Order: sequence, then structure tokens, then C-alpha cells
Amino acid sequence: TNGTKDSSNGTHEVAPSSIPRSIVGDQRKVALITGITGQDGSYLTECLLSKGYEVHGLIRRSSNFNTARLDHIYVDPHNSAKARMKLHYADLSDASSLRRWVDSILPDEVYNLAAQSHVAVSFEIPDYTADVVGTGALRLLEAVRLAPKPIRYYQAGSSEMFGSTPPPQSETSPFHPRSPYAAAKVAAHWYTVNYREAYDMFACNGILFNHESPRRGENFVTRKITRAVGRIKLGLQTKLFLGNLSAARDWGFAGDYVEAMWLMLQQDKPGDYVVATEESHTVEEFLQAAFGYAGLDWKDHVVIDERYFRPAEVDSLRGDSTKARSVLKWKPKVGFHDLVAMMVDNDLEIAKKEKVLVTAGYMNPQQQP
Ligand code: NDP
Ligand code: GDR
Repeated sequence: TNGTKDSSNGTHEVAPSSIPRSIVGDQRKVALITGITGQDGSYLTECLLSKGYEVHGLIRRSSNFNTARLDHIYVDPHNSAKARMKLHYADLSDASSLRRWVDSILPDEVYNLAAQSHVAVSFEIPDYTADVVGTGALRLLEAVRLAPKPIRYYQAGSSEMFGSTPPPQSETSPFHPRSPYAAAKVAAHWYTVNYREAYDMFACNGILFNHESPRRGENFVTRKITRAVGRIKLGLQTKLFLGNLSAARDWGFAGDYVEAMWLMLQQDKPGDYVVATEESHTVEEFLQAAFGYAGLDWKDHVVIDERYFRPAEVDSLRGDSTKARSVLKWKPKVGFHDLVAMMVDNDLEIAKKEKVLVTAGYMNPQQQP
């Protein structure tokens, strides 16, 4: 078994692991997820475990523990034979690690969610972004192709690939990427199509529009806003610095979107699918909804800071997910205002805990734990 969590001191360590395999005669499906520690990785893990899967996740080495989003799922393999989620060290920049884990786990399905996923940061580290997002997908496809059994492959594509193509964007809309991140995702998209055509692999591209949740990284605009709403409401900060407020996005709930990933790999034939709510809102509308929900006026708090503007912007995204709705029978359950409420409620609770620590003198209000 893999992935040890030393529960005695609250730390969790992923041990160098031996080869895990389902018990003989066990018909349970096995999935391998890259990017398991990210927002989508945690929701997809919950989704697959609820369907009876054994889930293996590849995590990268970090100087701090990076498994916080999985803590509630984690079962210490020392204490329980029931651990159905196992973690292994690998990196999308290291082909040998990918090949080794694919070969030893021999999953039925591989979900490639790992990425340097921040669009603005991709302008700062373009070379690294291209390596992990673009070439990383190619490395993983190659590992899957060379495995001694057929494995179904999911590629986490993005609406950012459409870039400046006007909405509504569907599977047939042209790509016009506007960032190193988006260009690398376009490369990963075409690698996936090419492996499907060249090697008859069951490989699918999900072209997912923005999806958010209480687990969203705190430097994406929605979570940055809802975290600030919680902290402003509790008196822990007064200002929120943002960039372009006029960009429009099609924002859905991450929990709904991981279901679509799974559905793509359950079809008779592989394909590419746009996944979207088909409703678009500007960043300003998100501000209005989030601050308004907490009884605040965003105009009293938001300050525009040039540093958050991007060298090239994606102005307007709104998906046409007709294909996913008709073929996969998928549709989103959580709408825009419910999503905003879910995120603000979560972040008000976090702010309340921070407030207790600040009041007791254990935390500086500028700090975020
Ligand atoms: P996150 O940024 O939350 O998670 C990214 C994951 O990739 C993390 O687990 C991260 O590890 C891991 N990772 C980063 N670099 C490497 C590397 N070099 N090797 C191995 N793992 C690495 O992203 P989301 O969960 O939001 O998104 C999942 C995928 O879907 C990404 O590919 C993203 O680009 C794509 N996508 C996301 C959309 C969205 O709206 N959320 C929309 C469309 C596509 P660590 O935790 O250590 O940082
Ligand atoms: P995006 O998400 O670039 O769409 O990529 P993000 O939340 O970063 O930006 C959305 C829009 O908000 C504007 N914006 C700001 N963005 C951030 N991060 N911080 C700010 O302060 C700020 N102010 C304004 C941005 O300019 C942009 O227009 C996300 C990621 O999850 C990608 O990995 C994924 O592929 C796409 O969604 C679909």
C-alpha cells in the first residue's frame, strides 16, 4: 500500500511505495489521477470512490504538504486495509515516473488533471507551463500507449483554448489561445486527438469552462473575491485589489463537472466534449453577487491594481454544451447564484475561525493561515 499518513503528529507523508494491485478476483475498476491534490482532483476522487473505484493519485514533491484537499478522504494505510485512495510521487515533467506508475498500477482509466493552471502565472513561467501542460500530457499519453493493456484516457482541456473566438463556443469553434497556458492546452488537446487517431486509443478531451467551488485555489478571481468577502464582513480586511472586471466567464460548480469527465470515459466511443453552464457573467457581476449576498457593497472595497491585468486577455466565454447534454445526458445542477452563495458561506466560516485566532492574539489579521 502507498501513501502513509502519520496521524500521531498530524503530518502526512507519502512513502516510497511498492506496487499496489486490486485483490485477486476483485472486479473493482481502477483509476489513476494526475493533479489529484487540486480542486478537480479532490472532487473526482470523491466521485470515483462513490462509484466503487480504487483510486490512485500522482502527487508531486513539495516543501510543504500539498494534500489538504484530500485530508477528509484519506485513510491511513497503516491503520486500515480499507484505503481505496493511494498516493504516489511523480511529476508531469518526469516521463519515467509516469511510465512506472502506469505500468505498475495498470489502471482502467487515466485522468490527466495536472497542470500549472494559472493563466496569468503562465506569462511569468511560459517554458515551465508548456513543459507540464503540453509536453506533460504527451508524456502521459505515451505511457498509456505503451502499457500492456488498453487504458482509457481523459485530458483536462480548457475553454481558454478558444481565447478570442467569440461566444458561444462549441466543439467546432476554432481555437485562438491568448496565453502560454492556453497554447499549451491546445497542444495537449491535439496530442490527445492524434493518439486517438494514430493508435486507436480511447482518449477524450473535456473542454471545460471555468468551474469553481469552496476548494478553488485562492488566487483565482472567484475564490479571491469570496475569501475577501468573508474577511471584510468579519473586519479582518477592508480592501480587495483586482484587475480587469469586464471579462465574462461561464462559471459552473466543480462537483458537477467531474461527473462529466467520468461520463466521457463510459461511452462506447471516445470523443471531445464542451462542458459548460451556457450562462455568462462578468467579474463585476460576480462581485455584485458575492458582496451583495453578504450585505456589502463591492464599490466600497474594490481597488483596481494594474498588476492583475494580463498581457492578453480572454474577454468573453460562454459555452455551447449541446453535445454533452445530448450524448452524455449531462447537465449542471448548481447555478450561478447558488455557486456564489456556497462559496461565500464557506468563506464566512473560515473568516470566523480566523477572527477567533486574531482576537486571541494567535494570528496577525494581515496573515492568512
Ligand atoms: P488546480 O490548480 O487546483 O490543480 C492542479 C493540479 O496539478 C494540482 O494537483 C497540482 O499539484 C498538480 N500539478 C501541477 N504541476 C504539476 C506537475 N509538474 N506534476 C504533477 N502535478 C502537478 O487545477 P484545477 O483542479 O482547477 O483544474 C484541473 C485541471 O483542469 C487542470 O489541468 C486545469 O488546467 C484544467 N482546467 C481547469 C478549469 C477550472 O475552471 N478549474 C477549467 C478548464 C480546465 P499541487 O497541489 O502540488 O500544486
Ligand atoms: P481564468 O480564471 O483565467 O479564466 O482561468 P481566473 O479566475 O484567474 O480569471 C478570470 C478572469 O478574472 C480576471 N481577473 C482576475 N483574475 C485573477 N486570477 N486575479 C485577479 O485579481 C483578477 N482580477 C480580474 C482575469 O483577468 C480573467 O479575465 C481559469 C483557470 O482555472 C484555468 O486553469 C482554466 O483553464 C480556465 O479557468 C477555464
